[in-house]
Amino acid sequence: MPFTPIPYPNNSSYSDDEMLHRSESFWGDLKQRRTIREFSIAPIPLEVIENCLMAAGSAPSGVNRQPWHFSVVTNPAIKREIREAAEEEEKSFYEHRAPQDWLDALADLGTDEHKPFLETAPCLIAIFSESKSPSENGFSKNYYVSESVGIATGMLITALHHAGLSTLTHTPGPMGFLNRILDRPKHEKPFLLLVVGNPAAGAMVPTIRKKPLSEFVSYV
Ligand code: IYR
Repeated sequence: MPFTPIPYPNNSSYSDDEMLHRSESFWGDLKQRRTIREFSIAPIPLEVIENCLMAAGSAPSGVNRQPWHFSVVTNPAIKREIREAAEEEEKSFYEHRAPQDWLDALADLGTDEHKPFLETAPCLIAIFSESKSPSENGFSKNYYVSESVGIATGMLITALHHAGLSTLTHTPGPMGFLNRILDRPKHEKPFLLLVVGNPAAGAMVPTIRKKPLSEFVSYV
């Protein structure tokens, strides 16, 4: 069934000055975002999370298949199960799976196999990608799945930051335990685990540098 075209509703255009102001102020806000690893236990309103998920769900995707699933975890018993499973994977990662060069790179961040934030943070969002989706006749294949889910995830992180929340993009590998704990079907593959909340009092972040434009942009 072809999509029925409708006139594009958002045809207002900003003046150059307005665009400059809007782009500057958006960047000004977004550059304040930092990944945190120390979360406060304070709960956050589910409605805020849902609005941010709607923002994520508006992402572009291959043939508009929206090949993602977001599992929102606030139940302390399930957070604990996730922490235990993740720490087991991380222990084997840090003890023998990670190559030395990766461990050396991580030493700067000071991370290890302990993941208390998986229990302290009020909300975990497990993001799954769907290489195929259930349809009338079994399954239909999706396209540009990791690009689509990556874009939706970026929009989610941006929306959460804009709402005043902090996140940690966490990828305990492998993440197959998320299907089991969260009861997700096997055609959904864990993409990443987003830890969401507010910083703990006195939370620290490492000094990092973001590249200036000249280091990552070229003009032809
Ligand atoms: N998943 C591990 C290791 C890790 C990997 C990267 I790349 C990081 O930026 C940070 C950590 C962990 O979470 O500790």
